[in-house]
Amino acid sequence: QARTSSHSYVKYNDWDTIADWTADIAAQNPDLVSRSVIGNTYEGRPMYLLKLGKSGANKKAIFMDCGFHAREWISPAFCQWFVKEAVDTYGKDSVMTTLLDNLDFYVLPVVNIDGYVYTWTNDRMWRKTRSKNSGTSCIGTDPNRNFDAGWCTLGASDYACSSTYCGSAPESEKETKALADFIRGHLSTIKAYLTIHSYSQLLLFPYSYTYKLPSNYQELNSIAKAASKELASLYNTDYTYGPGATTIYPAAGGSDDWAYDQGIKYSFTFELRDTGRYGFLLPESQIKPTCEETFLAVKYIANYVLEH
Ligand code: ING
Ligand code: ZN
Repeated sequence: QARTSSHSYVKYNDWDTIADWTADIAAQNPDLVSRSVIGNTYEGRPMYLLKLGKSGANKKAIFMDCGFHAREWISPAFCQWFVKEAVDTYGKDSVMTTLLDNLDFYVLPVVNIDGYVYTWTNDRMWRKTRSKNSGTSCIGTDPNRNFDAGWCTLGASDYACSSTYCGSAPESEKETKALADFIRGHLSTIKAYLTIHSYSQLLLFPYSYTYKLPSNYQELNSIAKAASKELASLYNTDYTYGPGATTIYPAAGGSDDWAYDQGIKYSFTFELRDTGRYGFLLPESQIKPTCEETFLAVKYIANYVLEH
């Protein structure tokens, strides 16, 4: 596959460049990174998953995905940054060394690859997948309304032309099905689920499909508070945290609620920078600071999970 442009951690990379990068980072770090394919998208693109960590028996795992929504470009940029930073600080930073020695990170750099490609080629503000819907010319399903968590009951639309269309059924999308199948297949090891969106500077946890609080609400709230403090320690970026339904808006079918109800008790949605000045069009000059500060929060959560 021809390389269209060279990879950079401080630029937004197109899909072909990200796909090549997943192969390169695994080839360059064979003792720390391996690549697999968890499925194919609607348009047939392989969904690459990176596994980070030193090999070892009975390791806990953390699953993190980026690029649910096509236009949220800072999200895939963060997953790439996270992998780079983890690999580069292994053996140098004592916390990261302990993390990679004792747990595995599964990183899915782009979930909605077809949508991401479409934002590069046709419509920068596209959000949904690119699947065809029957009986209409409107395209796509909102992948974060497509999970089996109060599916389509609240804050989602059953109208295919809506940007929050929940799909014809839970996991109707090949991308959400592949993700859910992978997590269901690794439930005994996955202890935390992190999903990276933008924008609004929020750290959300369940629930979004109901106003009911999760059973470990106090614990999730204190983790979110501490992680937000870590994040702010670098550039003073202010994050709000809390259950999705009351902190952003009620919305059913989200992946964090679904993962939580599968028994993954540490489940968070990040909404990265900014608060609306640039919104989805976050300038490339903000990739580095955004990723650096977010890395601290993710590292904090990972370390908490390892120790609990
Ligand atoms: N926000 C999320 C969305 O899918 C969200 C908010 C989080 C909803 C968790 C449901 C569950 O609407 C963005 N920016 O996509
Ligand atoms: Zn989003």
